[in-house]
Amino acid sequence: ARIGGELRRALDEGEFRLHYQPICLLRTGQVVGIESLVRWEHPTRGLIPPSEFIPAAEATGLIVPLGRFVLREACRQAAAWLAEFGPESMQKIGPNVSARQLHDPDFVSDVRAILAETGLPADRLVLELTESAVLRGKQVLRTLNELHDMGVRLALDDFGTGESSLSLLRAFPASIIKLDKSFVDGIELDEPGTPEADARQAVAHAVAQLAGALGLDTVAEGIECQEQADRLLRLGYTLGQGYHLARPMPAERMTEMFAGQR
Ligand code: G
Ligand code: G
Ligand code: MN
Ligand code: NA
Repeated sequence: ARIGGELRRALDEGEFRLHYQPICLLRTGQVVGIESLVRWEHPTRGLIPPSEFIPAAEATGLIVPLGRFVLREACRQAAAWLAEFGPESMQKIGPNVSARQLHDPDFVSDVRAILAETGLPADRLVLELTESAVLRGKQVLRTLNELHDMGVRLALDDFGTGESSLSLLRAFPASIIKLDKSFVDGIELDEPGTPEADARQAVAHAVAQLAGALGLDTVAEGIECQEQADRLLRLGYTLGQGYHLARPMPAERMTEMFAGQR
């Protein structure tokens, strides 16, 4: 209850900020998309990471207004970058969305209103959803289909860590699979006879093949060195995200990066 009140106050006071992490072509490093990641700039405690407040926001229901702020801010910022740096500067903006938001009956109309208000074309928006967020029920599937019909793209985040990835792919109107970092960690290592290393490469390769067969794009997450990027390229990935490519950064730094690319 305490943190719920704090979160409400923080939202009213405008203490939440978005940071942005590029999604890049593995071959050239060119930025083609961006994931937004929320932070809390607390007046006394400093920058608080989402792991410390998203669970409480979900438990209290404050994730619904907080998520609305995140969506609006991500769309507003993406529209501003597109206006300043042109349609080639970035193809997509990807805010994270919690299960609780998908269950909110106003979610689709909120997304529609935010796109209209910010002027961001629907096909520039990718909602990042985890498998566990999507798994629950017919109503969520209807919501996702409505978004898909509006032209909004859906990405399955942390892919491979959920319980039923394959059955999910059959029903879910996804456009993008984000291979979870746990399959990227150590993927560059060649240790003959080490089942973990072999398994990671096999899973990453199989996910790329599966995505290709289903007509989905892929993004490999959590890339921390060039050897991982090289290995993922060979395994069938063209897009990646991770500290080796670029860390999450405030909007001003992202703007400087676009200005430098021009
Ligand atoms: O960098 P990182 O600490 O930003 O993010 C940690 C976790 O918080 C990730 O699982 C990420 O998906 C989640 N997260 C980050 N931003 C948001 C957001 O705006 N909304 C929701 N629901 N989750 C977020
Ligand atoms: O759950 P989701 O995939 O949205 O979470 C992304 C999280 O991963 C964020 O907390 C982000 O800061 C973090 N992240 C992004 N790239 C890297 C990376 O290369 N290494 C590590 N350890 N974390 C990363
Ligand atoms: Mn994400
Ligand atoms: Na992710």
